[in-house]
Amino acid sequence: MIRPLDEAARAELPSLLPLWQAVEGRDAIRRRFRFADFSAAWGFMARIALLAERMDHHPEWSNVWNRVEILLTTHDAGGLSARDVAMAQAIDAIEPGRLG
Ligand code: H2B
Repeated sequence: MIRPLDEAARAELPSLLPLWQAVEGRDAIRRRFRFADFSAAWGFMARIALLAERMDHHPEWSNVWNRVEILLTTHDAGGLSARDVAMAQAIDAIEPGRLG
């Protein structure tokens, strides 16, 4: 059973994952993405799907045409865990977005 993040690890989240936001009412983080079109969004999702299988960690996500929303939490931990941080960092490496 994986443990939820402790207070010290949570304090690091804003600097570690500046493009991810806390989700109100859940122990989870979320990032929204916008692409040129559906094809680009789906290509991104295909890469995330392969990553999720490799890491055995699966997002809650949705897609509307060129938009993708990804929510990460660890069901086995009942909240945010180190697996979510690792997954978010791997996603950021695929789609860095604008930092700062
Ligand atoms: N994904 C997420 N987000 N949380 C989990 O607790 C989780 C998962 N557990 N993917 C994994 C699969 C587990 O169910 C399997 C059996 O390893």
